[in-house]
Amino acid sequence: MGVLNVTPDSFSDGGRYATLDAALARAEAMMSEGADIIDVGGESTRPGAEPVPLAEELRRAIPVVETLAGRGIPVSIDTRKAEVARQAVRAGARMVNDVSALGDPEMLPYLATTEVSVCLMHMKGTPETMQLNPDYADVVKEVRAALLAAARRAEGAGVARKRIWLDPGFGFGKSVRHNMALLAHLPELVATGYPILLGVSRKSTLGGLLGKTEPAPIEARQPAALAFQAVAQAAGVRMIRTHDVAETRRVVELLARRD
Ligand code: HH2
Repeated sequence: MGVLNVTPDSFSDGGRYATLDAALARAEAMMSEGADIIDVGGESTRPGAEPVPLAEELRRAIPVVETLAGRGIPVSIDTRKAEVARQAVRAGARMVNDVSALGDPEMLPYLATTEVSVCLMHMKGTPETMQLNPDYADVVKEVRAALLAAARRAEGAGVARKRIWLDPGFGFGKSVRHNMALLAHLPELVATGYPILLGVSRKSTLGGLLGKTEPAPIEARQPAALAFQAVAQAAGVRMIRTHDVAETRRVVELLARRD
């Protein structure tokens, strides 16, 4: 899954794909590097980010979804808002990637009327405050239970099980220790039977682990992302959300070789 943030403030690619032409060129480049789907996001959910008003998120995301889908590019919409999901699916999106796992009360009733895939991601708190002091008794158990509860809610409302993906939400209300525990225990999430999606690309936990006195800069984090990807793939994770599609695809293929 290639990341395409059409925001001014995303933590690693904010402001780079603000025009339709730039967004389309980036999506086409990621497809040629081996992406299976492009995740279009009009709201940054980085730690400390403030919510984006509906009209602004629609203005940023929908024309891009429409343009990509019109070119036959598979699109996922990264949104917490049911109305954005609705308009994106109408414009051709095939997946709704909801980092709030059905936080908008309108989201589930809407999704039940569609046939698209749904990614339910775990987040503790909201982007504004989630990294202030994340705390769990047992992060692996809590994340697994919350995701299963969200999946069952979705199924209860009529979303077919085969449409549901789960994501532990690396970095969303989690310390480095929490993220590492989730990475080590991915097989427990895979054992739920739902396909698992993981996004580690460029995230600050990688910077913290790689840095000596201060966090490693974004452009130095890729080796750690690829290492974590290999762990995730070995555990059975089915989709990797990444800004660096060519390298990610290379690791996918490397680990699939049997000769
Ligand atoms: N991470 C981000 C955004 N959406 N969706 C899923 N399913 N999993 C993730 O790990 C995930 C996600 C954050 O990364 P990015 O989109 O690069 O940054 P920003 O939120 O600043 O736009």
